[in-house]
Amino acid sequence: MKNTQFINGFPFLPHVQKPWNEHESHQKAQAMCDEMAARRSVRDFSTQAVPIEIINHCLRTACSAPSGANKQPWVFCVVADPALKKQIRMAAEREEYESYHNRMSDEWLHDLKPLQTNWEKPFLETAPYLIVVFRKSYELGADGSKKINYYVNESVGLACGFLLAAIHHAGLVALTHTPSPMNFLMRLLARPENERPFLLIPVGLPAAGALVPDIRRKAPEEVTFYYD
Ligand code: IYR
Repeated sequence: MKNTQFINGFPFLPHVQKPWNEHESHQKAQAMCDEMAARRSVRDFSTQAVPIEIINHCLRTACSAPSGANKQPWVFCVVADPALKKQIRMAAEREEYESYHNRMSDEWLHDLKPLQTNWEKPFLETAPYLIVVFRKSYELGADGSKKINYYVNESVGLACGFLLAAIHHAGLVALTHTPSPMNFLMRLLARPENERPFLLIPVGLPAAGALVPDIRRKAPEEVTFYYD
């Protein structure tokens, strides 16, 4: 039974709050911190299949993210078709080859050295799914009318954060990939003019023996300032 109340004619519901237990709260905060600390961006994927239902649950989590004026200005395209993945890989590698050879600054190339990335992107074919996230700066009505969205980058970034956390929680791995420029994704996925590519996220399981760079994360003390 919904307990709807109206404020200036708009429907509101009582917020559902589980009883709060301080000890349990400590434990859950710590457990999530440990779990998320083990998340890594993976570039070496297994071809092992993953049921689409798991991906769909992760996407539902992503869709629960907050967004400007609750406009939910995101679109997720889930690509599993090998032929389409190959096309995406070929187009991405064409752009990445150009970037690594002619577009990225020396400083940028230097900063990427510890990751040992290059223009070759085999994971775009080996990962069982490529989730291509689009941002909608406006909604397009069937009659061609436009309705503006707000804080689109923040909103879609939050949804992607939720998605990456859900993927990790489900025991899968992902990569936040940004082949640049990404316009080819609009063409290959036949997206409408109000959608722009935001992130390309390969999802699956790591290849046997997959390595990740030995990087360190900043300590919270380095990035947190308390004002009591
Ligand atoms: N898009 C390129 C380069 C790249 C850029 C950043 I910033 C990274 O953190 C990693 C890679 C690529 O995917 O290789």
